Amino acid sequence: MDQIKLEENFQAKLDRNEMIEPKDWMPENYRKHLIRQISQHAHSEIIGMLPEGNWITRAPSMRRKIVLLAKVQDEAGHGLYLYSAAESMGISRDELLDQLHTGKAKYSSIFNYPTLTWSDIGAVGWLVDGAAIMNQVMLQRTSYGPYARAMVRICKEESFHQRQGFEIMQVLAKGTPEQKAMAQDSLNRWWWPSLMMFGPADDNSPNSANALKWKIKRESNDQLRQRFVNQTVPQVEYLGLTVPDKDLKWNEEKKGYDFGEVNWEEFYNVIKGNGPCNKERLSAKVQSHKDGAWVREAANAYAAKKNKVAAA
Ligand code: FAQ
Repeated sequence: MDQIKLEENFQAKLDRNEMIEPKDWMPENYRKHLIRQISQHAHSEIIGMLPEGNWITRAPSMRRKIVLLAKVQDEAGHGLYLYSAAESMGISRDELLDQLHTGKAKYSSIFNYPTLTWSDIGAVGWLVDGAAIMNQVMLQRTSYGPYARAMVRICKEESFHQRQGFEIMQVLAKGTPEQKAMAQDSLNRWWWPSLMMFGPADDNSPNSANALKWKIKRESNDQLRQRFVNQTVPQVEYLGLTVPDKDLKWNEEKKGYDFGEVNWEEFYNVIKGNGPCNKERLSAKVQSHKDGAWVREAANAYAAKKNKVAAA
């Protein structure tokens, strides 16, 4: 079959909402696009463990520590499913990690902000996992089978994470005036970076046209950002806190909130590597990879020995 016919069949399959599986024919640009997105997503899950891991030893009670530890382990699991999904497109785990460690591959901007107080752990669970779910619910129907199936399980776990973050915020917001102020301070610092997680505005999003055509994305960055604001503002009100946006206003006509302009200069600065914690995050990741070399060597030696025995 010639290239044009193959591409037509591929698009027709997508238009019938059928999934693409690893052994199916796919255009090279579709493969590249997905390796980029899935690996960026996997890297985000892994780097995302750092700001929260920072609080495991300082969680205020045994119960909080157990829950946080479990959450951080869940994020590691998400990273691993996603690396496996990316590998099914013909790239090795070593290549993917190398791209992260050398700064070639991105990870979510949000993880370049510091977790300064315990309530930041509440805000991360509530807002960051909340924004992640808003985006990932749509990805359960993304066109590449292994990615879509990974997202189903990830979404279930992220929903629990979001609830635990909200519960931390609830306790603090209904606590002493100092605790409430701490919760408000976290909301003030995490609100805007959470809105940035959805990516640039639609008219500035170079990857969106292909993503929508290929049904990788089912909704645009701005649509998801708007839905997140609509869903989260009532939660802020329920907590008795204030959204740090003077332009936030209910718009009866669109049945949604109007909100202020995201600071795009800050966003681009962070994704270029100049956010508050970019260097710290990357060097912690590179160091932990180096520290884990002996584990990889031992696992490879064990696998080689097992294969030799099996072959004998
Ligand atoms: N941060 O053309 P678009 C989580 C880049 S998981 C950094 O709009 P696209 C769980 C983008 O890569 C959070 N870079 O791109 C958790 C592109 O650059 P490139 C991660 C960003 O792909 C919770 C350029 O800007 N979730 O949080 C960001 O169509 C708590 C132009 O952008 C996912 O990765 C950003 N925020 O849309 C873990 C979901 N936004 O690659 C631990 C899957 C954009 O051309 C604790 N990904 N860029 O050099 C997606 O849905 C999409 O990739 C978007 C970006 C929506 C992130």
